[in-house]
Amino acid sequence: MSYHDTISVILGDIVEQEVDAIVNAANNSLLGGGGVDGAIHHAAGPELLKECRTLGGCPTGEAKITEGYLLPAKWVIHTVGPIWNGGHNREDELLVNAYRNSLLLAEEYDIKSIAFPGISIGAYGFPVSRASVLAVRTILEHMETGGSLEDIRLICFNNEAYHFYSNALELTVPDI
Ligand code: AR6
Repeated sequence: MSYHDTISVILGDIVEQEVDAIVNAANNSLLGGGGVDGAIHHAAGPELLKECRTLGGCPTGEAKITEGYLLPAKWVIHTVGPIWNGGHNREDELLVNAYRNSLLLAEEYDIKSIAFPGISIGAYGFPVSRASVLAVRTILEHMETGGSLEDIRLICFNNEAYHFYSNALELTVPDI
């Protein structure tokens, strides 16, 4: 089965996405930061940080869920990608885990539509060409093994990211 109707690559701002859940590329503290994390906290309002304080942080590669507060999205799934450190420190595995555990948590909450940012490709320095392939591959694997999400969006904040994630999707889904 092909999932080209389910997965899309979009140039845009994740906080504006009208989906059941958006994914936050957070850090281990889950207490906010810059980049997409800062944008999500800013748009969701201070109640988000209040709930995050109750979660006790999040290990790299795992995921936790909160409400979306002032966001159009009902939920925020907070995950933590790896910091790129040359590629020999389990970076690939940890990035795959971040996508996989976010998808599994979404399924647990019966979420049908979800938007991901480019986890780890900003401040954490993961090469975007490699991260895009791992992201697409992990999402496809999830769908092929029984995932029931209906709308999975990869949100790219600039043209460079858009270029790489669209290429990854085209190459991995030949009949797009
Ligand atoms: N919508 C979509 N994508 C965005 C947005 C947005 N509003 N804002 C930024 N991006 P980064 P990381 C893109 O650094 O590499 C935080 O401080 C951005 O252009 O946000 O996983 C956390 O607290 C880039 O392509 O996340 C951590 O400390 C991508 O999102 C650390 O950064 C990810 O960049 C996590 O670093």
